[in-house]
Amino acid sequence: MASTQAGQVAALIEALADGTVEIVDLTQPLSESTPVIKLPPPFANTPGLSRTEISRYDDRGPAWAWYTLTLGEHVGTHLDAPIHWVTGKDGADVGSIPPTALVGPACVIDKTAETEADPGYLLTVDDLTGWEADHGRIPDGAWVLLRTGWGARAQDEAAFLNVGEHGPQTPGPDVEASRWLAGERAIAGFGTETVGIDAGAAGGFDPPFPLHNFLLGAGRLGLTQLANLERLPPAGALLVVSPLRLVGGTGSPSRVYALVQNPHG
Ligand code: 23J
Ligand code: MN
Repeated sequence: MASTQAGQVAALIEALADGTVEIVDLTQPLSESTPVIKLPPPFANTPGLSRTEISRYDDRGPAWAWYTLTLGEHVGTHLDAPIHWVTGKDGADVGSIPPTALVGPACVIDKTAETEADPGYLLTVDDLTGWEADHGRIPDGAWVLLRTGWGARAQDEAAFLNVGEHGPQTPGPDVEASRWLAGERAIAGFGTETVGIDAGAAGGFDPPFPLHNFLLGAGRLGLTQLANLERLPPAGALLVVSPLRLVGGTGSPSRVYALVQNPHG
């Protein structure tokens, strides 16, 4: 068999080897201290990550270490499947999502300055159509990623959840932008740096949690707690999302990568 082959995958392998294409890890580290969403009473909450030892090079297993994990499906950098929300209950579970939806172009909308000025910044339809005026129509199968700088807070639960006297203040789409994302473009999903795809104040919107409601109801996906979005161009990166293939699962912690053309290569 020939050691090299012409073709697109061969070209990508070569570009990765010579550094003209880079892999950016968009995943936050997952540990016992990873922040989790805290819903108000009377709603039930998710556990974060905890681990117990099965063995650690000891009597229980002299040459090996391993752990049992306890964690919610919606902890850390994770995917929301359509069946996570009641509007998507007849849609896909996380194990049924086709891989074609998990690999696609990334459209990165930078609202870092707006979020610095207002941590509860609400993304609008004008923001989305403004991005399209600069970078072209959001392609079918794309992932729309909201870049806010919020990932810098991801190791500090109080700063990350940012709960004040008026409840959580974190950025996310307003009601009309949520409707637009679900209905006006054939996106694969929407990703964000915050704890959930909806804005912190979205529990009080009409409908509550409009992006969960419309997006998951339309069979699209959510992606949260992303890292390193500042390393992506506004357009041109390829997103790769790798959730566990949990049968019947409503979501899954996920490793998320972007392939990016090296600006210096
Ligand atoms: C349940 C209820 C509301 C929200 C969430 C879960 C999430 O953030 C999630 O991880 O889907 S906002
Ligand atoms: Mn979730």
